[in-house]
Amino acid sequence: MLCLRQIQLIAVSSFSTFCPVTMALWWFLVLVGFFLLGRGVTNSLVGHNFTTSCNHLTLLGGQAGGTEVSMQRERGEGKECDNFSDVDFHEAFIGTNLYVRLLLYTRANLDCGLELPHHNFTKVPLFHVTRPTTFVIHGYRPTGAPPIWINHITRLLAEQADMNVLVVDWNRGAANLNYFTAVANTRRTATNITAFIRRMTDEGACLDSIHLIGVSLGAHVAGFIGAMLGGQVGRITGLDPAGPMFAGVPPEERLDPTDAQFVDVLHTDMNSFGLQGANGHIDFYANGGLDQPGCPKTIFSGKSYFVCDHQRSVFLYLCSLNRTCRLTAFPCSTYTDFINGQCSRCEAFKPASCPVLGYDLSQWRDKLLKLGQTKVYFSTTAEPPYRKTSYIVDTVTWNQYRRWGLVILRFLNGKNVTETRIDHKPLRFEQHTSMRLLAQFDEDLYPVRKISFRIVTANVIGPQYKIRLLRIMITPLDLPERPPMCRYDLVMEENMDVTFKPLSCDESHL
Ligand SMILES: *[C@@H]1O[C@H](CO)[C@@H](O)[C@H](O)[C@H]1NC(C)=O
Ligand SMILES: *[C@@H]1O[C@H](CO)[C@@H](O)[C@H](O)[C@H]1NC(C)=O
Ligand SMILES: *[C@@H]1O[C@H](CO)[C@@H](O)[C@H](O)[C@H]1NC(C)=O
Ligand SMILES: *[C@@H]1O[C@H](CO)[C@@H](O)[C@H](O)[C@H]1NC(C)=O
Ligand SMILES: *[C@@H]1O[C@H](CO)[C@@H](O)[C@H](O)[C@H]1NC(C)=O
Ligand SMILES: *[C@@H]1O[C@H](CO)[C@@H](O)[C@H](O)[C@H]1NC(C)=O
Ligand SMILES: [Ca+2]
Ligand SMILES: [Ca+2]
Repeated sequence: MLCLRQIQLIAVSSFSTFCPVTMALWWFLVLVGFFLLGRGVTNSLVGHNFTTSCNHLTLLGGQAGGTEVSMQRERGEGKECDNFSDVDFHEAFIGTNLYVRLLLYTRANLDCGLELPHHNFTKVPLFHVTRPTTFVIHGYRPTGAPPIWINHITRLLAEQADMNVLVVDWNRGAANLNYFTAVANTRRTATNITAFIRRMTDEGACLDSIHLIGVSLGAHVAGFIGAMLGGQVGRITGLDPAGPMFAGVPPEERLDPTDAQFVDVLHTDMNSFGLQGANGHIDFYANGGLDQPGCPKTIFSGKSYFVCDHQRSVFLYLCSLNRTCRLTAFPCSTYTDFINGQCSRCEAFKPASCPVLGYDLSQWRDKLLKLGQTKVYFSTTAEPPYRKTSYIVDTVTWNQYRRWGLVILRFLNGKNVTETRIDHKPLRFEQHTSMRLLAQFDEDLYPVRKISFRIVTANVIGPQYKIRLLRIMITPLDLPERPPMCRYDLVMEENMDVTFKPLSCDESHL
């Protein structure tokens, strides 16, 4: 019975508990989708050009100093880069045996991976075990194609600090039409990498400075590695940890906060490929963590329907690594409370702001560890730099008879206008009404010369009722350098804009 009900739910891409029949059907749909669309799919998903290029070594002089020379000596002039395994579709169809490769990227070889041996790696001059090391662990690859984001993440990580970036290429284990095989291979991959990390520590590496970044199934691989190392790894970052086969399992069988000293997680697709709930010391929920703006909502939209929400976790993370997206997230118990303006407080983190998604969480880490598990929410736009500009809007209105409506808020500066509709739930206006709203704009218009405010009700043809706006105060949410804007005592009519110049809130209007 349970299974039948869930099958119906597939249409809205939601399952929460494991059910073999549902799972089988779901993966069948997914794989048929991939099969029909071919292997080029992922490259066109986001319109980025992620072409590998190994011809840039000579451009590295400025950043890498003399290492270029030693690298050429070590690898031999003209030797090719070690690329991520490209399993062809037929191999993925019949299945390949797990084979775990480690591809090293450093500031001296940003664009040209070097495959490390699992033993005797101390002989590789580019690999300094005493440097911080970040492992990047990919997830399920139904088509066998390399992830389009690999070269971007390696380069961006190497820019953060002088570290070893090790791409864990377990594609011959993740590329399989059968998702269950890939799931089974997560443990084996974790065992393999754990042995490698133990060898690293034998050679002087420190678990504190090891960071595992896992995408989807890779997040659980990271969790297993961390658990096998007694939770002593410095940090695990989980990018939309995989949900199917991991929903409702105990912490030992998935990523959880005990797996590392510090675990941070980003959720983008909890209603299909991602895992519901909280898995880290801090869990970031982008747009509530279920669906992402700009991603298709129905299967009829074709290819990106399957992976768009799930992959967005990687693109949000890349954007934050690139420092082009500053995405501040707010502690809250639900996304609904957040969009209702109930969660704008950051006092818990003083003197820091609320946490910002990305690599550098150092200013929040100690506080977050004290808090145990913290859930933080933020909204994004559909495209890079993803950031919305948010304001808390406090209003006090007065009107005689009960009116229900939504609010349209516009900021103006000369010919420039930005608008937001606050319409996720009907708002009630009756007599004295104090209201707190969250207004999130896709564009950041600043300075604001004029503000226009409208209450939209269902009453379009009858006589328009008046609503008095006794006070409006508009406070930027995460831009403390911008002063709040106020205005007092305006008479508005329902369904009509009232446009006004904002005043400073310091001016006395008592
Ligand atoms: C991607 O890069 C390749 C090689 O540099 C180039 O030929 C191609 O035109 C690029 N595609 C886009 C969409 O920029
Ligand atoms: C690695 O990828 C680059 C660019 O796609 C290609 O030129 C090179 O031949 C590849 N190397 C190997 C060993 O396949
Ligand atoms: C890890 O996997 C690689 C390739 O699959 C293998 O050469 C190596 O011996 C494995 N390590 C362990 C500890 O099993
Ligand atoms: C690693 O080096 C040791 C001694 O240096 C040697 O005995 C061993 O065979 C090497 N292992 C591999 C896999 O090359
Ligand atoms: C970083 O972001 C800028 C601007 O969006 C973009 O031009 C650049 O290609 C990005 N770099 C990487 C490595 O992603
Ligand atoms: C209007 O927007 C454009 C493009 O964002 C900007 O260049 C211009 O300075 C803005 N004008 C005003 C008056 O803010
Ligand atoms: Ca665990
Ligand atoms: Ca979704």
